[in-house]
Amino acid sequence: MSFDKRQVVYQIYPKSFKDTTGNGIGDLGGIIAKLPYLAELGVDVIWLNPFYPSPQRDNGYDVSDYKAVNPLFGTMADFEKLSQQAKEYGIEIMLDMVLNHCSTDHEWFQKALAGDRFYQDFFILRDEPTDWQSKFGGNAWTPFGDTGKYYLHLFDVTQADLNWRNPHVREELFKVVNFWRSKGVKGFRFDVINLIGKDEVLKDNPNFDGKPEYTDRPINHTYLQMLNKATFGDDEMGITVGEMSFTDIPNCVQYSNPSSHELDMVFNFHHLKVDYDNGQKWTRKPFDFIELKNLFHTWGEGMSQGGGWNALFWNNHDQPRALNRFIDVEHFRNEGATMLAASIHLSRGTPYIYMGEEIGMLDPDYDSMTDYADVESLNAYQDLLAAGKSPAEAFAIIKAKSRDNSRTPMQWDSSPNAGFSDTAPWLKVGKSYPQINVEKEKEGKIFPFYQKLIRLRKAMPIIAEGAYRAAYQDSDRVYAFERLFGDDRLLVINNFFGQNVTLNLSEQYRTGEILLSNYADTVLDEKITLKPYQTLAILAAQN
Ligand code: TEU
Repeated sequence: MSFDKRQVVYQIYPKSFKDTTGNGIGDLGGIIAKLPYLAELGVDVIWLNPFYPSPQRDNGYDVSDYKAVNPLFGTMADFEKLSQQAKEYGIEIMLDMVLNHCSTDHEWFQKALAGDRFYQDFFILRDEPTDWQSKFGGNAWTPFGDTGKYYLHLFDVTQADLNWRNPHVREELFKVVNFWRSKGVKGFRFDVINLIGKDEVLKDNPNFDGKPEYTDRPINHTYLQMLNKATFGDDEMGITVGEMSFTDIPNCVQYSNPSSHELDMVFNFHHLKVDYDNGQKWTRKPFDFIELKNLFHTWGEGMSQGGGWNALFWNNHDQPRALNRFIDVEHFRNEGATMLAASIHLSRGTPYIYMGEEIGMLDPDYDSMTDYADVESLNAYQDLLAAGKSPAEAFAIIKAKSRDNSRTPMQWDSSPNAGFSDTAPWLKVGKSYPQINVEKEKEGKIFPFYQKLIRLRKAMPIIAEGAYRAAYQDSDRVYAFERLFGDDRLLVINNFFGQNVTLNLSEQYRTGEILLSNYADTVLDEKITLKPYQTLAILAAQN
């Protein structure tokens, strides 16, 4: 069954959305309480980051029980209530499935450690480690108890990679997906799902920390086909997305082309590395617009031509806020936020909104390392110091790059703790909350613009389904594309800079109609001038 391309997904980081129990941690009850808000925004699906039992070493991506609710967030009864009530608002739930690895607290790992051979084969154990680097720093292998063997952990040392080559592992993981399907769940976001297919023989590779040896292996596609068949494959109204780390277009076409029977769509991260110096995350560099634009074009056209489907996003729980990365927020927050929104919501693929994006939330502007909680940031800070950076330099990098930038509590109003909680939240609220919050922004420019984009996608097949074609490719100021559907043409131009830019407009669009802009009064003529961070969408005149 094909998913509905008119849908828009909203991502909720449950820990930081809304606390109703007064423990400083967001909860399922908080999501239930905010369903009317989500319905008002107009989203169709909510993706919830993991809320399963977990020691929270990686904020829930270290799952110790896949089929239960962590008491921090509520109970299974709360989840069932949420699932049911969401449907009453026309909202489906998408759950985060972390099937590449589990917590070392999981009973599978504990039994394996205690000597149970059956469970030892659930993990990737070797006599000799390879030279692969963990994505959270250090070597990716750690001694497995006193067995003399090593276990693989591509992420934290407490996140042990699961052995998908073992049919018992696959069977257990498929049961997890089916367990949540039986609770009415229609959507699934699969964490780092292009890393599950490891080869039998694992090889050293000094390039890219070893990534090519375990990423997008051919067997990965086979496992996804098995997953599809054993679980969601025949679901009506289902929607699945795979998080693809370090991937490429041919693989993503295959993951998401309906004829492969793998997934509905894919996330990739290339566009969010254009401010990495030399490909390294823990650096600072202004973003490279040309690289960004070229990536969007190559992926947009490549996926369009190959019949694949992208999940489109600027923000998630692993990224600093896009507004702080790509926009002069001091002068143009409203214009920048609406332009970024249009640049993906009018493009080909399924748009994802990360909580707070719809009100233009910013990075928190913390003052000290003690404000940070994320394991990746804490490790990176130590690594930067060890590499010779001064504490001030290291802090400046963490401040710009930390995943905690997006994990701060949702800013609901200007009351203490931003209306998120009655007590001090688990992670400090961003400094901007008195000015930037839901209460204020509903009357502002950004929230209504998102509502409009969501409505347009529902109303216009050219937005939901049209093909993608690059436009104004020579410009070093605008990212522009056309959408093509039957005889219809839609041109979307986005000025990525805080200065005016003048462009020639073809006859077809000169006589067309402005569908959307974040500025009033643009006149369509032979030459058009776009204002700072302007977005302009023009429907071509019909001959
Ligand atoms: O992230 C996958 C991933 O590759 C991350 O390394 C991501 O690129 C990085 O966080 C950016 O700095 C997923 C989840 O989204 C993340 O929250 C988890 O920590 C990770 O998997 C492990 O489960």
